[in-house]
Amino acid sequence: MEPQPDAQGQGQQDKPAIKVTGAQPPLEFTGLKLSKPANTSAGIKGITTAFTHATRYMAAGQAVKTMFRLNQKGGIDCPGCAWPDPDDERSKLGEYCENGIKAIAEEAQKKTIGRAFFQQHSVAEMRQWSDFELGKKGRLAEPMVLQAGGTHYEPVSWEAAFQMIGQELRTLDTPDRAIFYTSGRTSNEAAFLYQLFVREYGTNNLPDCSNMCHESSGQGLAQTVGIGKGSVTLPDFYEAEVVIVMGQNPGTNHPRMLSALERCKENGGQIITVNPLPEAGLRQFKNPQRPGKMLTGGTKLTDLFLQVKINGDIALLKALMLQLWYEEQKAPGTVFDWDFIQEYTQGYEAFIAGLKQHDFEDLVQASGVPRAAIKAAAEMLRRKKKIIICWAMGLTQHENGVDNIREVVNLLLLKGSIGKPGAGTCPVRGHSNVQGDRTMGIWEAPKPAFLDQLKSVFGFEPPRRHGFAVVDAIKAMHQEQASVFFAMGGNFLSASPDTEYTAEALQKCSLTVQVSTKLNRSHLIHGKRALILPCLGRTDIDRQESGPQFVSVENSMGVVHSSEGVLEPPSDTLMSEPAIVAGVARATLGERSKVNWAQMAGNYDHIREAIAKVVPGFEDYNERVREPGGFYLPNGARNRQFNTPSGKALFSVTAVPQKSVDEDEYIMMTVRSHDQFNTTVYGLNDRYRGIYNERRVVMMNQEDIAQAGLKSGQVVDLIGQYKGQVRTARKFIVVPYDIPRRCIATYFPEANVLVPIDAYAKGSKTPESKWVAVRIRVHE
Ligand SMILES: Nc1nc2c(c(=O)[nH]1)N[C@H]1C(S)=C(S)[C@@H](COP(=O)(O)OP(=O)(O)OC[C@H]3O[C@@H](n4cnc5c(=O)[nH]c(N)nc54)[C@H](O)[C@@H]3O)O[C@H]1N2
Ligand SMILES: Nc1nc2c(c(=O)[nH]1)N[C@H]1C(S)=C(S)[C@@H](COP(=O)(O)OP(=O)(O)OC[C@H]3O[C@@H](n4cnc5c(=O)[nH]c(N)nc54)[C@H](O)[C@@H]3O)O[C@H]1N2
Ligand SMILES: [Mo]
Repeated sequence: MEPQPDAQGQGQQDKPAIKVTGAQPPLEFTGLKLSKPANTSAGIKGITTAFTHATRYMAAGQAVKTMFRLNQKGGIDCPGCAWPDPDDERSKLGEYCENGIKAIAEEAQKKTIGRAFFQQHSVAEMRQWSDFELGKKGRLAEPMVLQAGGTHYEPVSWEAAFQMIGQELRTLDTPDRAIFYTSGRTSNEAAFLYQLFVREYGTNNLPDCSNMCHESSGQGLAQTVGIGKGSVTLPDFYEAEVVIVMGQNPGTNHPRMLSALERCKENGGQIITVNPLPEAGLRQFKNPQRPGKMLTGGTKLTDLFLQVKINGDIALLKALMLQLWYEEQKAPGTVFDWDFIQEYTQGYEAFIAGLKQHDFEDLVQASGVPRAAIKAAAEMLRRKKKIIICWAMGLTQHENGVDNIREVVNLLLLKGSIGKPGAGTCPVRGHSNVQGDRTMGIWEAPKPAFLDQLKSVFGFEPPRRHGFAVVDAIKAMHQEQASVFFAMGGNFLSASPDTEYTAEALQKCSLTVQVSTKLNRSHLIHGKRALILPCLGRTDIDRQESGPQFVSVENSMGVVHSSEGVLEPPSDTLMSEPAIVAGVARATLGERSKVNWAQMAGNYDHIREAIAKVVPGFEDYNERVREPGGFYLPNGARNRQFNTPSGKALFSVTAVPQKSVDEDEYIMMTVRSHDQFNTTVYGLNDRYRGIYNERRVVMMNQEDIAQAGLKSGQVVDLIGQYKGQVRTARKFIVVPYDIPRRCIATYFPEANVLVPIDAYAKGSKTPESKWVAVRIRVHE
């Protein structure tokens, strides 16, 4: 699959010019294989797959070393997902999962790429490679620059790179013409230092991956329960009577969550799953950390599967609550938690009045879930008082994403299921430190109190204007209102919506800078000049002036703990993220800075001291983070202290979404396969869904396939029409799948070209990656 080096390349006059396009280049098909979707997740197959994967890229000894240190107290925080580690006993085998090991193996690669690689491959050539192909090239080894008009990246010294950034930033007529993106792997220390630099420089343009992820959760929760984070802790799962998992595929994306669900079941809890797809991970689970259990066939997880239509969740939740209300009328005081509602909430009357306006049968229709199944779910909830609702991208990436979350909260409030053991809200975060980055101030809309603290601790005047979140940042670049784009990690081009539009936006910049561990397409669709700054990853030993450093992160449940790399870095030219920020800050701000950057980067204890002064909840940070397992951050909702204007938790009145598609259109959701971490594609298999060797597939209901005159295996193009604009994604293979009629699924990032830049959630601007109207045409 290696592209032919002579097939492309600028400056080859005899070849037709290749259109610069941001979209993932269609791979040559390598032979799709389908099997029945799996019934069971993890188990022996998970372990062997993970080991094979790890040893393919890492020396075997190193692989074993990292696995045993993974998610242990004082070990490495897995750079995979943000699921927390048990507070009590942790498996001696390491708290790892198949996909965590793939994440580690991807980072801890033996192969590196430096000047020889970039000399050999022009940017134009590499543009023809997908993120999958690029990721396999190895770890970035030295800073590289692409000069204006250049065809190849060339080596550059760290100091020259810093000066180039500093000069460019100083010449902008306003700091608001620069954009500073963050992906969620960045540690607390790096994130704090980064936002400190950006604010001293003078802007709040700090978009982050969270804008495309759980922003709807943050907004919905902050409005209703006064904190934009979840309220549950891991032990709550062991006590819960019912856990509802909505719009989430934990078997693939948060595999260690299955251990928590298993413990819930063992203690008598029940699980309801709400998803358009019957995801294997939620059916049956064989815990790889409990070999004895594995031999007996594992644990059945889901008790009741509600197969909603895409975006049928509000209708479903309303139907459920209406049914619960009927039951409450029949036996007053037995279904709703009146003590809680009266003491802690506001807006019940208006909420119930709104709910009663709906016709139960209409809601059933709109949800796509059979009536009997909804009644069964209501019956499971009727007498229960300890309910947890978990969710991820299936709820947040919708136009009504914020309302989805407010509706989830409504149900919990009716049942008094928040702020007590065994109950609460559980938005399951994506990146391993995405929650911590926000806590550290990576936010385009910072609270005045946070800025006041920065001012009083550091003595500079931070900017007060809100900055750009992701969608607005892309538009600002497109409209040439911003011209410098700096990314602390991530793959902005491929992760963002509307790939071609985003590509145009990035290409209008005068300078694009990527701080990265691995090569990706964001390095290849660039501004007039571009820099690649290679950094240490989570697994690497980080040596600074005062010796080896550890960093800290916050998991999905608000536990802050340390993480320390154990592997020799793949190249001795790499810098840590805090050191890079310090270098850029020094070169940009020079004498005018109030911050001692060298001191901060030389010993991260100094950064943590500063954090302790600025961010509430981090008092004695240096001491507490050194305790095994770390510490919990304060969380009002957890203690029924609702930090809303009235001090009460708020019921919300929401509308049932009225979105529809034309007769020949389908509703498309973009999802992750079992072999990827966002835009980092480990392989071409989606084992649990039984789809092998290809990612350019479109999962479709068998009856829809027949009705459209298509066939399994046929190659089609997907065409989106949005407000008169047409977007096309070429070459996808039709795969029959158990999915509701008129709903289809494709993989992110291949289908991102179809997500319109203007289609995003009201109130959070999270792109509508789970609801795109598309037509299907046979590929010619
Ligand atoms: N191995 C691995 N781990 C990861 C990641 C990864 O890519 N790979 N990514 C990380 C990140 S950043 C994140 S945010 C999380 C993402 O974790 P998830 O949110 O689990 O990821 P998605 O694949 O986007 O899955 C969304 C799920 O929602 C369902 N869904 C889609 N639309 C709807 C809807 O309208 N209603 C309902 N009820 N369900 C719907 C889909 O069928 C799918 O099961 O995982 C994190 N962990
Ligand atoms: N259509 C569609 N689009 C989506 C989504 C979807 O479900 N559907 N999901 C959205 C979501 S939830 C998210 S979170 C975003 C993800 O958006 P991003 O966070 O921007 O993307 P990633 O693919 O996670 O970034 C991978 C890159 O990060 C770099 N990297 C890895 N580790 C490190 C590190 O330790 N330090 C640094 N500096 N760099 C590192 C590597 O170079 C790698 O290529 O995508 C969003 N986009
Ligand atoms: Mo995410």
